[in-house]
Amino acid sequence: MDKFYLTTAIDYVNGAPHIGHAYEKILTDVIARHFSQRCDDVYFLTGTDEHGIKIQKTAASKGITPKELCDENAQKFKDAWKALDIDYTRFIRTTDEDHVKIVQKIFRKLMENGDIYKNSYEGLYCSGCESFLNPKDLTEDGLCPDHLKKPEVVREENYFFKLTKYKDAIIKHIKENPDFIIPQFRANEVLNQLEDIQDISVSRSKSNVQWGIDVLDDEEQSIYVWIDALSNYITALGYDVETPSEKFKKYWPADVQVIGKDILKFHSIYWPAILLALGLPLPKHIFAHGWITIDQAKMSKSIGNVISPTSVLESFELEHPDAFRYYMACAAPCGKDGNYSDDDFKEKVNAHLANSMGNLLNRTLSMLVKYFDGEVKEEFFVARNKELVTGSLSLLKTALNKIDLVKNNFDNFEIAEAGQEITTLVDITNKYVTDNAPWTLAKEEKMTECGQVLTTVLEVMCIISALIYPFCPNIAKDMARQLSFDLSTKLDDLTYENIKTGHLISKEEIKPVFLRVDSELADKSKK
Ligand code: ME8
Repeated sequence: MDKFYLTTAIDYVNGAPHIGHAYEKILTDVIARHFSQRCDDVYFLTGTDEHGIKIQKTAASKGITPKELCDENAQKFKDAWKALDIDYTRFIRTTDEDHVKIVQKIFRKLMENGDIYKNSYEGLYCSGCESFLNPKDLTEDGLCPDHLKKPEVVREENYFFKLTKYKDAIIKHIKENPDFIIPQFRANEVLNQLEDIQDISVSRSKSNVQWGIDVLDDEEQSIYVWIDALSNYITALGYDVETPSEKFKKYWPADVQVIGKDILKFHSIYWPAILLALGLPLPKHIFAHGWITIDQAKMSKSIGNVISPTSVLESFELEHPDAFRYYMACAAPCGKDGNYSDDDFKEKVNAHLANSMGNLLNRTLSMLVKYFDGEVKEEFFVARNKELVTGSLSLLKTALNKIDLVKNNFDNFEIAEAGQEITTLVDITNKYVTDNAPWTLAKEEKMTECGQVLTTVLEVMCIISALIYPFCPNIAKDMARQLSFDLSTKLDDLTYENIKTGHLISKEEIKPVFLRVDSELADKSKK
């Protein structure tokens, strides 16, 4: 694997980020960090989607310009991602000059090739979706099913993209590449939608929408948001219709594009059609995650249950975002919906990160100090010597085997499932300690056996720190520091022996890697 290019959806900036936006960025950051442990060159793109009628209306209602609204809110997204340790390579804004220029050229090229034509049109437009809706998809009351708002009747002369021309090619691609759409159960939905697709409007009249990218050669029209927004995945790399940049040649096609299930149609039908029209290869995978509910309810401004990701960090007084990252990344099996609740958050992170994983490292290092003055002796290593304690070698084998299982999960974008494999490894290791009771071995003066148990656990802890790193980078670094383990080791270079012989740690250097979160804090902040 010589490069790994991954993208998120770009968020609308008509409000501040919420926990659903955070879910997607965390999932993608976890994937990016995992692949950085397998490949030296990972490019992670995220950003904000800033044009369209929705932004225009929100800005007008606040008495500010659309650009002022975008600047203010784009900054909130950047701040939130910083607080969550989202380590992106580029944050693209669709108002960025380089993006705007290339989108105009893309539009012109599609016109020149005959893929875009002008037509008058009457349709039902939902500004929540920034999309025309098919009347058959409305609710019984004539509302948009996602936004529960009545769409506007729009009569305009617009440019249209010949989506129908690419229908057969897209159907063929989906059928021939069963892992193009992940999870695979969503592919059938897309194939059904493809059955009755029509050409799509790709511009809006400037008399209605002023906040958009101008169509070159036609001052009456601005480019409709989806063609603008979707193009970000290539404009960010410096795609240019004439001479693609070196960066573009290196990173495109994307290895995975992470999006929410609500915008799968745009990514698995519209986007491939645009790419085919431009003569470009399609992304390897489109990964559609599910949605996050709050206490099992859909998040909505009218219910008043919208949670900002940073408010969770603040209400639990978390010193870093790892617990929140871990919880969110593990919130749902691949592609399924997940839920956030304060109680469940507290229970899971206390159980998994503090009690099981953190405590295991802390206890083991404390025993190493107590019985051996913090020293790991040559004769403790089971892989170099005889197995003195039954189960030591098999535990190490299980740990190394977990690396393959976790890699396999990530190859299928099963992030929560990978988290589950790590939790299981921690549980198996805890059981090994309980079964072999190193404190009893010490009492019986079986010191080499006792040392073997502790050293074997510390070896496994190195592997656990590497596996948990994408989810919990701060905790992993803290674990690795106490183990004198080099966390930049690639997953394939991990062995049975990651711990060095000799003095490892002194009493003063041992520190719990994760302190239990306190429920009272969140209750207090709610009140
Ligand atoms: O759709 N749970 O922007 P957006 C999980 N600008 N994910 C959620 C969510 C929730 N409750 N709410 C939103 C747009 N998302 C377009 C994308 S891409 C070229 C243009 C996810 O701000 C949603 O599924 O409405 C989407 O992937 C992302 O957040 C941005 O949503």
